[in-house]
Amino acid sequence: MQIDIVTIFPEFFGVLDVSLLGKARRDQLLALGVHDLRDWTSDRHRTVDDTPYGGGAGMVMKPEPWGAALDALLGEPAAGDSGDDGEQADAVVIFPTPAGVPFTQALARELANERRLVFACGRYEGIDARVADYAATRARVLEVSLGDYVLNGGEVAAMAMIEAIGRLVPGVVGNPESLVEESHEAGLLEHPSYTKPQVWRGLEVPAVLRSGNHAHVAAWRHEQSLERTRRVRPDLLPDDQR
Ligand code: 6GU
Repeated sequence: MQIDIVTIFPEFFGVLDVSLLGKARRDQLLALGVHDLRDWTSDRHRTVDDTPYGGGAGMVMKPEPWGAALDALLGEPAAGDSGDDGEQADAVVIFPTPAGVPFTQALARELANERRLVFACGRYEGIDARVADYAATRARVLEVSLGDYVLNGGEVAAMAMIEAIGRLVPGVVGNPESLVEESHEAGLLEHPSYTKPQVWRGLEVPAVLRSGNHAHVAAWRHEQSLERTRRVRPDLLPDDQR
């Protein structure tokens, strides 16, 4: 999978060199391109923002550098191509924004099947709305939110999404079975896990996990998942299971 990121803070993404995704890059399962939006400005001050039409606080990111960045990454529209004939670059362009659709494990799974993702990380009060409209004439576009709170920009959100998506790309996680029994895969939160020692600071590992009875273990884990989900995330359950 190829992932491109456009940002005014390319140094944020240094952490993608380490851990699981760093190894995936070295193993060439993931190709990551981090691009500085200011490379597509044309004035001496490398300006990326301006005051909002209609007034209000904060600044809005200008469309021109974003247009140039998207053209460079998606390919220029062909001469005479109005862009409205449905001809699309082979990529999904993702705008991280608290005003987007919720990012979920299901969306992560879907995006892990794409060949190419482009993350457009906005700052300030957002990006001129025409940029997403323009991008939609060139590629599939998603405005996606991590949750109901506000971050200063899309960078940290993009990083979280890239980690969630990247680990679902085949080969990135060494043992694919570890992806099956985790929180949100079955629509439930994960059961608690234990390792040795059997007693630690007076706290004992539940006996059923040491019973060797796989059916009992599976039933106990399911019950724990259900109990935990009811307690902390009843919204995940169908009405008749709450
Ligand atoms: Cl995707 N972006 C920003 N700026 N804030 C957020 C978010 C995204 N998701 C939750 N808060």
